[in-house]
Amino acid sequence: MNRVMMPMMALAVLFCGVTTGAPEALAQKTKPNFVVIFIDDMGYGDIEPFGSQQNQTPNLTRMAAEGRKLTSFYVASPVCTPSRASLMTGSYPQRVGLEKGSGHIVLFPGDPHGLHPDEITIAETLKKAGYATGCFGKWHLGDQPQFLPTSQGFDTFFGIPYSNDMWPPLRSFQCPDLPLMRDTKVAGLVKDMDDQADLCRQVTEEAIQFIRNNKNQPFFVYLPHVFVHWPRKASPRFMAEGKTAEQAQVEEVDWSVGEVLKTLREEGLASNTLVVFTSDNGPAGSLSAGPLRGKKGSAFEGGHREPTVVWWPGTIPVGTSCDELATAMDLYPTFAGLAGAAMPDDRTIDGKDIAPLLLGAVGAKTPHDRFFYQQGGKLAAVRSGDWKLFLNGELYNLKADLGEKNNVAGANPEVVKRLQIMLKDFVADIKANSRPVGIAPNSRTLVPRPGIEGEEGYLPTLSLQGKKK
Ligand SMILES: [Ca+2]
Repeated sequence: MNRVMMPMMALAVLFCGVTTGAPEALAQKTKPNFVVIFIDDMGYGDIEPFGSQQNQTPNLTRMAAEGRKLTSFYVASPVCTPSRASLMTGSYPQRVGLEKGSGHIVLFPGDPHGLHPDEITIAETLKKAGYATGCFGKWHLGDQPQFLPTSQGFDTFFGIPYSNDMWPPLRSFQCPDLPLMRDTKVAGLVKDMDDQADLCRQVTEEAIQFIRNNKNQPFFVYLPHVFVHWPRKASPRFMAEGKTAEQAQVEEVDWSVGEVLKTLREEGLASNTLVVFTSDNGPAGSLSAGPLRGKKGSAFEGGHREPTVVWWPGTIPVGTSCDELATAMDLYPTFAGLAGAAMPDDRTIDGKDIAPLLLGAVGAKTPHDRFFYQQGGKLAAVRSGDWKLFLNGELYNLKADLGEKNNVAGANPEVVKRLQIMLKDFVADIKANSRPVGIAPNSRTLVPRPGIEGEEGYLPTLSLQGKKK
């Protein structure tokens, strides 16, 4: 054997270790998989790694021990629809016209509004880079055909199109039955609380099957759980005596996390998969914001700051924590960077690449010199460094006063002035540079209201407000 042959044989051996034996497959293999587990309405203090003494979350405790906690990770809105719009587009909700729904703070069944089909979502960008993409859980970015996940970059969708409380028992609205969808079709109805209780198990199993089916190519799994949004009931084995529905749901979500990580280990994918666990907004009901002030809907920290854990064995330093400011909008450019995918360059993306923060680069600092909070679908506050200024003039130092108890505006007029300019700049920026919401003419609900015959049964829920049932 001559000297030229030796390296060639070594190369051949290398490529044989890859599924198809082709060099392209080797290149694909190096693209990391991404899994985003996005809980609904879970608070900063609801899981053990973030101090919960009430809920048992051993899988999240292990995930944090094997990964990294992000303790200043924010969503761009304290309610469902705008928060999800930001995750999908890497942009503030106002930027994409989804700071609220057409006639309510979030989208309703048959809503004419939705995420504009011209938006290039994180799923579309990853799909174009060769990723298999799946969405399992609650969408809430529009239920008309052009707004559904399969029209926004996902190869497949299994779950509900909007919140699980938007069903006939919600007495203040005339909602249709709650559809359970597979891709664009209604696959079943969530008829009662036992059906609700089964949703965590179902979406988890669908996500796991998708991972197994796509283990030989890069994949992006978006797992926006229906839990722990009201109305709450968990599977029977989690609804043990003495536990509240909130506790049982948090613990079932923890089970779901454990199942996903176990699957990644079993399939030999753990060292090539980045998993992010977080929530879409602050706590509702008796769920907990821990040390933070405010809850779901609020511009205080409790509404926006989420219990976030990232996990990528062998790449993310184990058992570490990062308090640098990061946001859900950053996941899009960060994933694109790690996947070698190009970001859209014809529009403003507010998110930044936070790979150095996620991967624990020594001395890495936040790329954001400002972050904007929302309340009631409107700009409400800005954070810059440790300072946070509300539109009403209240100023807090988050380093000294995480619970936002002491308004120190009077003692810091220069800081107030500097942050006021940031708030004004944001308003001007959005006014000059925002993109339209998607609008569907003649929108209708996916299934009819119970007992209503003909087209009248499909009228958009919000068009019936104030009308007699
Ligand atoms: Ca929510």
